Amino acid sequence: MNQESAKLGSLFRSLDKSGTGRLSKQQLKDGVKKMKHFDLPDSELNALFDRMDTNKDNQIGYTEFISATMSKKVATSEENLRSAFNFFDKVN
Ligand SMILES: [Ca+2]
Repeated sequence: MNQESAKLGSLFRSLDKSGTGRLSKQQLKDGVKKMKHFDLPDSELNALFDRMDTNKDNQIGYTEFISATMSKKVATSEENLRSAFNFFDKVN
């Protein structure tokens, strides 16, 4: 595991308040909303969630989270979210 995915792993655990190893849409939204100076509308978050949820079980598993955030084919909003995650990681 490289340093970046280790950081993403700790971010994932901080978003996963219930410790289930999966993020619900609400947990993702709550996490993003805590990021100051970062504002993504609900419609963007819903679209992002759907793209991350590759097996369509309405939860983002750890591997889905990592592969979505590490993907080279990330859309603009995902790049933004990733920067926000980096920011969030620093303040935590
Ligand atoms: Ca899923």
